[in-house]
Amino acid sequence: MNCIYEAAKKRYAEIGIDTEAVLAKLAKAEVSVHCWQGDDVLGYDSVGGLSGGIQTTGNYPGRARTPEELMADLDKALSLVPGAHKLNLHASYAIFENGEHVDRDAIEPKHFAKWVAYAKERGMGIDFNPTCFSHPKAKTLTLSSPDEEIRTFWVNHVKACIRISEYFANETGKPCVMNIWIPDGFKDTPADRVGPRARFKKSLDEILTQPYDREKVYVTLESKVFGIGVESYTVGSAEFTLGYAAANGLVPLMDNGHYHPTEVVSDKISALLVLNKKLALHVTRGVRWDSDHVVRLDDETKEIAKEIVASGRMDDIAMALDFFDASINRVAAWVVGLRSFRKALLSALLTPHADLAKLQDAEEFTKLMVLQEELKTMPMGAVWDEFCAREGVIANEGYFDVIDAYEKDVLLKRV
Ligand code: RNT
Ligand code: ZN
Repeated sequence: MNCIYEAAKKRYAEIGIDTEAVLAKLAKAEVSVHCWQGDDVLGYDSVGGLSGGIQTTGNYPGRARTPEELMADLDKALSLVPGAHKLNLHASYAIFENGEHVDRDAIEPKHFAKWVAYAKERGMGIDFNPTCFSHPKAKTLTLSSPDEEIRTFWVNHVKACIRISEYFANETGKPCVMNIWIPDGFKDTPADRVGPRARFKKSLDEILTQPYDREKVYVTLESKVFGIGVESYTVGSAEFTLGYAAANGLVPLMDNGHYHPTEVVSDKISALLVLNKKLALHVTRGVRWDSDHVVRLDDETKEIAKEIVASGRMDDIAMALDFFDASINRVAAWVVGLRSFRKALLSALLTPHADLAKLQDAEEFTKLMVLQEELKTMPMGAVWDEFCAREGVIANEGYFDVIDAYEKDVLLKRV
C-alpha cells in the first residue's frame, strides 16, 4: 500500500471526494491523440509542404518519415501516458501500397486499413479529419472556392471522408468524430465576404447529402478567427460554424487557439453545452497567436478541464489535442501534452464542484474564494502517482530517460 496515496485519499475524503471513483473515471476518459504531432503535419499522401495558414516551427531531428515510423513513435509516446485514448487521423495519412496513388477526392477505406489494424490492436477508436490544405487544389479557397471544379473536388473529398469515418466506426465499434476545418480566408480586407460563406454553406449542404449513420459518425465543424496569410477574414468564422452546426444537427468544435487572445474557451464550453447535445474540443496552447504549442498544466487548460467535469457531461464532449511542435523531441511533445491534459482532468475530478456551486448560489463568495484557493495545494500529485502506478506508466520525470534513449537509438538514426 502506498502510504502517500492513502494520506491523500483521506485528505480528499474530508472535502467529500472519493479518490477511488476519481481514478476509475480518469482511466476511462478518452482523449484523442493527434497523429500529426509526429511528422510536422505533413502526412504521407503528397510531397508538398504544410499550407493552410498553420505552421510548425523548429527543425528538431527525428520526424516520422513514414506511417511505420509514426506508428512506432506513437507507441513509444502512449507507453508513457496513462488513460484511454483514441487515434486522431487526417486524410493526408492515407497509406498507398503497390505503387497505387489516388487523389484526395478518391480515397477509400482500404487506404486506411493499416491504421484500423493499428487502432484495433490497441483497443482504440479512430477520429478523422478531411485534409483541405497542403494540396495543389488548396492554394487559396477550398470548400468556398468560386472555381466550381475546385469546390467540387473538396466536396467529394469530404464525402469520401464521411464514408471512411463510418468504416472506422464499424471496424472499431466506437463512434468516429469527423472534423471539418477549412483554411479558407484572405490576407487583406475582402471585397466580398458573403460569397465565400454562401459557397461554404452550399458545399456543406452538398456534403451532407452523403448518407451516414449519425450514431456512428459525429460530423463536427471547427471555427477559426485567423491564420497566417489569412489574417483579415476566415470563411469558417465562429458565427458561421456555430450557426451552421445548430441548423444542421452537426457538432460544434472549439479549438482554444482560434479566438481573439482575451477570449477563453473555458467560458464558452457551458454556453455551447446548454444549447447542444454534443461538443468537441481541440485542446492546444496558443502563445500570442494560434501557435499550437504543447499543452501544459496551465491555468486555462485546468479551467477547460474544470468546465468539462463540472458540467457533468464529460461523455458528451469529444476531447482531442491539437498542437505541433517541431522544436523539441516530438515523442516528448505528445507525452507532455497528453500527461498535462490528463492531469488537468484529474485536478477537475478532485474538485467538489457541487459544493462550490452551492456557495455561488448562496452568494457566499468569500468562502468560495477561500476554498478555491486552498484546493490549489491539495495533494493531487500523490493521486497522480497512484494513477500512473495502476496504469503501469512511469509516474515521474523518469520518463524523460526513456524518450532520451529512444531518441539515441531510433530518432537520431533517421537521416
Ligand atoms: C488549424 C486547426 C486544425 C488543424 C488540424 C491539423 O488551425 O486547428 O484543427 O490544426 O486539423
Ligand atoms: Zn484545431
